[in-house]
Amino acid sequence: MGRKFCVGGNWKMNGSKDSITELAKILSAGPLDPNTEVVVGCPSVYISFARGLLPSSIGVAGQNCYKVKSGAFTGEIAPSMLKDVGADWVILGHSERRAIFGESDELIADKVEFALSEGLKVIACIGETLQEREAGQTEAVCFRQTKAIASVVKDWSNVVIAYEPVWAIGTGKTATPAQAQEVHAALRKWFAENVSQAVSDSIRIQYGGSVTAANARELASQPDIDGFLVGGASLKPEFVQIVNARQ
Ligand code: G2H
Repeated sequence: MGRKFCVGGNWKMNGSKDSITELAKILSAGPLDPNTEVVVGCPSVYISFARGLLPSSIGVAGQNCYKVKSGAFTGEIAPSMLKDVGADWVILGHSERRAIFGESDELIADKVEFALSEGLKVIACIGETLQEREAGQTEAVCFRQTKAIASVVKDWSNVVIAYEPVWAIGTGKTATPAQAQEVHAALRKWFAENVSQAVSDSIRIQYGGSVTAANARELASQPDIDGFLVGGASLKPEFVQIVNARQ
């Protein structure tokens, strides 16, 4: 269907000039599959530094931004600031933002809308907790979170959805390829029914949650998995193998 495989690294609150220099060397050496789009989510203070070291084929993402242009919002970062220091993407709605920092569906939607209007591309994250999965609410939760995002998006070409079951994040407990495929297929159906068939066909849906070089290939072979958002393993040399999972 022509969806370009897209692998994001989410460095979270990790790294230093030294470790980013090492990682940039590894990513520059690759080789990285030219048919895969690669983006790394970098702590905002290091974006400029990372951008200077990474090959131009690798996009750089912020991991958060605020919903207005500028002003008295101590500690916040505007999309224009991310762009100014070299980011072209931003990760929004990560479950850590939702759970630890109390971000609501509504706030995330406002951020997605504003980031897109400022010219950033967005990786928008969704996913259910273990409690929600066990209560049979996986689809209801994912659809609710997606609906909030969909309510503000007009041009889907600059949006990637990252499905990250919260129980699989940083736990070493990956969703099985079948579990992930089931939710990805349900999301694609949701897009067909609630947005359009064209968006359903073209929207890229990444899987995230303890992706490693060991499980990436099988996950990547699922028809509705269009890439990954990778946390822990994106800080290691194995990220190269994850990027190349479709080769
Ligand atoms: C999920 C993922 C990256 P990890 O948060 O967004 O992290 O791969 O460490 O589970």
